[in-house]
Amino acid sequence: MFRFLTAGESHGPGLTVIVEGIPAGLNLNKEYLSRDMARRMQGHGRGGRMKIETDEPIIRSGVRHGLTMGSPISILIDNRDFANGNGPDGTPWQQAMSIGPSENPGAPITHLRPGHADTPGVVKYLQDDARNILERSSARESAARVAAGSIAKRFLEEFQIEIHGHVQAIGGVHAPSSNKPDWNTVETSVVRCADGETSARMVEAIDKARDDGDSLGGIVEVVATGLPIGLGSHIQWDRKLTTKLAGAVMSMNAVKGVEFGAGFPQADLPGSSVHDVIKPVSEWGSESKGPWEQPYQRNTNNSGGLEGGMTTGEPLVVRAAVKPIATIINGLPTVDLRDGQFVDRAHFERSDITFVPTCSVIAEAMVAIVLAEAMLEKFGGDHISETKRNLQTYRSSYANTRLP
Ligand code: EPS
Repeated sequence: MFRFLTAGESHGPGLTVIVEGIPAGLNLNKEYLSRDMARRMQGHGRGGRMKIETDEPIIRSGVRHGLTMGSPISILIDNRDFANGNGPDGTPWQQAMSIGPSENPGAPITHLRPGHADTPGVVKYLQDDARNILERSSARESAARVAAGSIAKRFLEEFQIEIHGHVQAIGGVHAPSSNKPDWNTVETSVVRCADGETSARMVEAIDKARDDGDSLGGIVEVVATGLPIGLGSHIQWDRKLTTKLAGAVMSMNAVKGVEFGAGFPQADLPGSSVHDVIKPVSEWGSESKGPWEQPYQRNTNNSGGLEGGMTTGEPLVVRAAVKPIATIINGLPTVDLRDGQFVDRAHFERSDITFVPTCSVIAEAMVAIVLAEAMLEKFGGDHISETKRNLQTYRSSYANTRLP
């Protein structure tokens, strides 16, 4: 069973993640995780915080001599801002966020931000300072998720499963649709968009939003290839891979919608134009690896690689709609938590204009986590060689079932 848990506040001492269920014998090191941590920090439209942090993943357990041992892997990510920085009212974070009582706790946050967790959070947790909510609801927590997702990606690589995230739209600027984005271009784009001309227009939109004191949302897409057919199950609602993927992607900050493959537009089309016709073996063409690798192929992939809550063996394609960040320079009208009276501007403290490019990296991590869990559910294994053997046996058994 693969699972993970994160802890930590945005401006507290740091973040912690514990990942359990990775089999023994997997190569894992800090350098591998650091690559994903660095990718999460980039993107045009990020705020000043990313200039302060280094997001260095410190592996504290579960790995010995570069190999996992099957025991829980724990990772610490220090918040450098805690050690050196000050809050918006000048109070050092060490005092504002001290674990023990503080003589200088900093000014409470009482001008509730529409769209943030502030309002339901202060009511539910009976708080008189929205900082006690925003510190945990901040997208800073996603650094811990990306560390967990990076471990999941490392595991999936052993099975030639690849996962990539990219940006399709920011602030209403959409990239032309493409079945095969160039992942190298995505990695070099400051907005993680595969189309150069669209990247430039997205940068302009972000700069304009900054000048206007506003924030922007967008659409991110994750594509996973190399998946065996049959991960997940049609048997029960909560065993469907679709259920788990949608939940994992929706769990990211600011995500308001998830779609797979052809997504919402397919609701307007007749079934004959939507469903992915199954291709006879004779039409597979020379580049296919043969029935052992992939027992069935399709002409199209409108399903986004999922039918009946199971993988089809085609690329998994999932998209998320990300709303604009709720912390806006020109804050919206709101009320003061202390007396419920009107104030013309919600609280503002340093934030990003957009973190849609970052969301594409976090989405990649969340999809990797769900896929690692699904692989382990189907193939199990306490050592990675066992998982590989089980996958191989499965592949040869379905090849034998179909072929005389
Ligand atoms: C983030 C850290 C935060 C923000 C951002 C993500 O740092 P700070 O609040 O100190 O500027 O930059 O947070 C949000 C987008 C959000 O919605 O809270 C990070 O590490 O990614």
